[in-house]
Amino acid sequence: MESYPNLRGDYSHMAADYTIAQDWANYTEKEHARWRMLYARQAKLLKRFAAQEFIDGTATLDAGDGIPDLEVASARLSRATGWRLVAVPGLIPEMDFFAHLARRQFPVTNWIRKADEIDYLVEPDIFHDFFGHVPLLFNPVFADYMQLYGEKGAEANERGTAKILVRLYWYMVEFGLIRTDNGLKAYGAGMLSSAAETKFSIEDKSPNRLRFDLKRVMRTSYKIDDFQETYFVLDSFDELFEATRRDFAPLYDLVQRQPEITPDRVVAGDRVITLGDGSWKHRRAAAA
Ligand code: HBI
Ligand code: FE
Repeated sequence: MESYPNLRGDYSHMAADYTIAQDWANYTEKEHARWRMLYARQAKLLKRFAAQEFIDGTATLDAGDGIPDLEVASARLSRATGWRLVAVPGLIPEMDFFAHLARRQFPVTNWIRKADEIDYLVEPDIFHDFFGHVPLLFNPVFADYMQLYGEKGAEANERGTAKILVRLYWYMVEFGLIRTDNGLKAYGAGMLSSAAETKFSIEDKSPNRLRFDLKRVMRTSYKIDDFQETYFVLDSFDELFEATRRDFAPLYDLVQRQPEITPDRVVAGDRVITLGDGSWKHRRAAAA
C-alpha cells in the first residue's frame, strides 16, 4: 500500500479491494450528535450557495438525523443511478479508488472527525465523503461522469499520468463551480463539506474563477491544505461529461510537454469570469 502519511483508519481487516463492514451499530451517540451539528451547519448554506442538483440529492438522502447507514443510502442511490456505497477505513490507493468508481461504487470512509477537527481535517471522513460526494451521484449525468472518470484510471496508471488525471478530480469533483441562471453555484464535495470554503468559493474576492477547460485543468497544480486560489466553472455537467469522453492520450502528451501552471496564476487563453486579488494568503498570514 502506498504510504499515506500517518493513516488514522483501521486498515487491519479489510477485503482485497480495501472495503470493510461499516458496523453502523458501533457509532456512539456523541458521534451521531457531531454528524447532526455538521449537517445542520452545512444544510443552512445550500440554498444560497449550492447547485440545485446537489440540493436535490441531499433532500433525497435525508441524512440529517445521524450518521447514515450506508446500506440504506445505497439502496436509495442504486434505484436512482445504479451507484452503490462501500465503506473503507479512509484514503485508499489511487488505483483501487479509480477501480471502485469504474464499478459505480463510491468508497465512503467509516469514521467521523473528532470534536476538535470540526472545521478542518486532512483526510476525508464520513461527513466529507457522504455529505460532500453522495448527493451528486443521484444526478444521472454526474453519475455517468464519475464512472467514466474512474475508467480512465487504468490508462493513466499505465502511462504514468495519474497525477494529471487526479488534478481533474481535484478541481472538478472536489472544488467545482457551475454557472446557473442564479449566478455561480458550488457543487464540489471539498467546498460543500466545509462551511468556510463554501462561502469563500462563491463570495470571496481572493480566488480566480475561470471557465472550465480540460487541458488547462490538467496543467494546473494544487495545494491540499488551504482554500483554492483558482476555481474552474462549468456551464453544465454535460460539458464535463463530454470533455471526459475524449481520448486523454494526446492530452497527456501535450500536458507533459508544457510547464505546470501554479494555482495562483492566470495565463493567456484563460476565459476569466472573476479575476482574484489573491488577498486570502495575506489575510491568513495577518490572522496567524
Ligand atoms: N481514497 N477513500 C478515498 N477517498 C478518496 O477520495 C480518495 C482516495 N484515494 C485517492 C484519492 N481520493 C485521490 O487521489 C483522487 O483524486 C483519485
Ligand atoms: Fe473527496
